[in-house]
Amino acid sequence: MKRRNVLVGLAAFLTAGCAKISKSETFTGLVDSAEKLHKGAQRMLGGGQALAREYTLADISPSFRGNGNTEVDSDDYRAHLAAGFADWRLNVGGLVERPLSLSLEDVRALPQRTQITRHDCVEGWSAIGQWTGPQLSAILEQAGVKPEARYIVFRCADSFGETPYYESCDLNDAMHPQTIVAHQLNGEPLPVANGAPLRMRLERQLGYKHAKYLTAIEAVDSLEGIGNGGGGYWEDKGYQWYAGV
Ligand SMILES: Nc1nc2c(c(=O)[nH]1)N[C@H]1C(S)=C(S)[C@@H](COP(=O)(O)O)O[C@H]1N2
Ligand SMILES: [Mo]
Repeated sequence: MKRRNVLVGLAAFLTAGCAKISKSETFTGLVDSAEKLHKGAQRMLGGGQALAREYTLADISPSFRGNGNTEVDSDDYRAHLAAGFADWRLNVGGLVERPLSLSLEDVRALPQRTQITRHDCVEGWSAIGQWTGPQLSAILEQAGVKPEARYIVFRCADSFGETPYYESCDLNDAMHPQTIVAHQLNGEPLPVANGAPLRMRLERQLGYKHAKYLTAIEAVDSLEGIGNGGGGYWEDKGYQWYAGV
C-alpha cells in the first residue's frame, strides 16, 4: 500500500472508531471520551474488580476531618439525630424487583465488611480511616437490580443552598467488594461530620464520590434528568464523573 493510502485508511479507521464511541456513550465530547479512555485503561490495567490498597490499624489518621457539608441543616435531620437515628430509613428503589426500606438495624444485620483505606480529596488532603458496613452488592442483590439498570444513584439529606448533594456510579463500582454502606468510622458510629448515620465508601474513587447522609439508593438506566444530568453534585459543576484514584 502506498503511504497516502495508509494514511487515508488510518483516518477512516479513526473516524469510524470515534463515531462508534460517541454513538454508544451517553456522554459526548472530547473531554468525556478522554475520560472513558482513562477509565478503560485503568480497568484494563487493574482488572474490573481490582482492590484499592488497604492499610493497618497503625496507619489510621489521628483525626478524620469532615469536609464539604459537615452537618445537615434541616429540622428533620436534627430530629433524627436527637432520636439516635432510630427511624432513619435507607430506601432502595428505581429499577429493582423489590424496593427496600432499611432501618439502621437492618443495615447492621447484613454481613459486614471492615476496611482501612485512604481517602483522597481533590482539595489536596488525604486521610486513612477504618470503615465498616455491608457491601452495596448485598443490598442490591436483596433488592434485585433489573437488567436495564446501568447506574446506581445515591441520594443525600444535605444540600448546598437549594441544591441537594447526590452521587452515582456504574454497576461495576456498585458491585465492587470494597463498595460499602458505612455506618462506622474507626469502630464508632459515624460522626455527624463524616455523614451520620450512613455514607458510601467507593474506595477506588475520589472523595466527592463518597456520598454522606445517605437516604436512598436508586437503580437507573440513565443519569439524564437527575440533578443537572452530570451524575453528581460536583459533576454538575464540571468535575469528572469517573473519578478513579
Ligand atoms: N452528602 C455529602 N456527601 C459528601 C460531601 C458533601 O458535602 N455532602 N462532600 C464530599 C467530599 S468533597 C469529600 S472529600 C468527602 C468528605 O468526607 P468526610 O467529611 O468524611 O471527610 O465527602 C464527600 N461526600
Ligand atoms: Mo473532596
